[in-house]
Amino acid sequence: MFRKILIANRGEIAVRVLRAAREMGIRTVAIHSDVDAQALHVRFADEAVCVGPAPAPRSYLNIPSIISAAEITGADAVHPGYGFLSENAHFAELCGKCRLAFIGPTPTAMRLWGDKVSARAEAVRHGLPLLPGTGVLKDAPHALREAKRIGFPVILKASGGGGGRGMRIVRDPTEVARAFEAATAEAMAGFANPDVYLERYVETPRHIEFQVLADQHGGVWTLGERECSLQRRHQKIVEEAPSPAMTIEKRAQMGELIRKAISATNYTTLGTLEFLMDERGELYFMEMNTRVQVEHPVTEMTTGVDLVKEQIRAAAGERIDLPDTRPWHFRGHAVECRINAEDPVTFAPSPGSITEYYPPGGSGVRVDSGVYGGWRVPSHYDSLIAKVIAHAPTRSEALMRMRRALDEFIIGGIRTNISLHKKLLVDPEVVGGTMSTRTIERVIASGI
Ligand code: MV4
Repeated sequence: MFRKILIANRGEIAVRVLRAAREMGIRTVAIHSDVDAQALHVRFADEAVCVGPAPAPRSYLNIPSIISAAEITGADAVHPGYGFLSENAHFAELCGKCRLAFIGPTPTAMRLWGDKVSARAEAVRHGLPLLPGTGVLKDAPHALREAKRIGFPVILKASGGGGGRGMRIVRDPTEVARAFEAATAEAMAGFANPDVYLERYVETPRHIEFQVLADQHGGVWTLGERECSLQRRHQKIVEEAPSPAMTIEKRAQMGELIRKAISATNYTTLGTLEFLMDERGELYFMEMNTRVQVEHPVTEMTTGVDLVKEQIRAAAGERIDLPDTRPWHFRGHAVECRINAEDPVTFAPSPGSITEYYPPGGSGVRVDSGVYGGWRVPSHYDSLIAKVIAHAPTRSEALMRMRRALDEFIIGGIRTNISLHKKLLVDPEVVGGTMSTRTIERVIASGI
């Protein structure tokens, strides 16, 4: 097992990884920027190294500085968290060259799944369902031929994109050529990769994702799904497990399909397969995320598996040993609300000093947070300051518990989106479990 892990991240996920490492008897190194010198993750770590000034490219994305911090402190592994360098294959490769274990996929697996066209090819090769679509499009006439074959509407996506970046809906044959040129230029500018592809467009989808965990000894586990349809501008706001749109039979069937597919690849870490569910309830593979995700706690609460500890064990080459993880062993329902430091009306970030901070607690409530009262939330990073996770035997009890927890949460000095959460938690579509990716805009438009 590792002796010392450097956590190449900040905020709540850095704290989350620190906690796992400490419970495993592993020493911890935090990195931080100038403005994060007093951050919670710094205070919780055994050692801390300042890696640069506030702007992320000069600190949390500063590869030479981070690798130097690992060498100076004698760390033997690096945990990237999510965002920042977590899906940077070049960084993972450099860690390897510097004899630092990267807690995540191999650079090869990261490149394969990071490119959406190669991920689609890999998925279909191993039997996962895909929407009708294409590989890389050669030119505008090629795009038009394929769009006519698939049928309108279609969606153009950048192969180097992901998480909703670089997409364009095309409803009419006359729009294809222009959309193709624009998408290609945008993809080149945004991802240094001009490749785009087509898919049939689903108007009112749900976003449902499956958690997988694999070790270096051929073991692969699927740990059920998360419902992530409540998103605004591709930022998830509320997530839950299980999805109210799934049945236990479908969960077992999809779990087995995914387990077999991942077993057939050389995947050896934690991962999430993102699916889109269409209006008929059919699931289609979209993309794979090769990192720990923000919403991982809802899966932890319903499966009893500590995903970060298992991710660390897998990276250390240990054999993962879980009890029976077939879906009938999952327990209860978990909901997560992302608390952002932002204006509840304009959604503009609301950084500043936290004058008062009283997080909820009590039975079935977990708070993963990276802040404390008296600390100043910097303006340079994303606005997620805490996650509230409510776990209960049934979905309606979990929702009730979440309402109770949010009523207890006191955060003074900055604005937060707690009021939006309270509104979502009584919306008929949310309460009834019939939400789609369109729900949140409607709730916002109806006034907060
Ligand atoms: C789609 C789609 C409709 N049809 N693909 C956005 C994130 C990216 N991973 C996939 N996304 C979408 N892909 C087809 N063929 C609609 C979306 C989409 C979406 C998906 C999940 C959650 C929220 C979303 C909001 C807008 C669009």
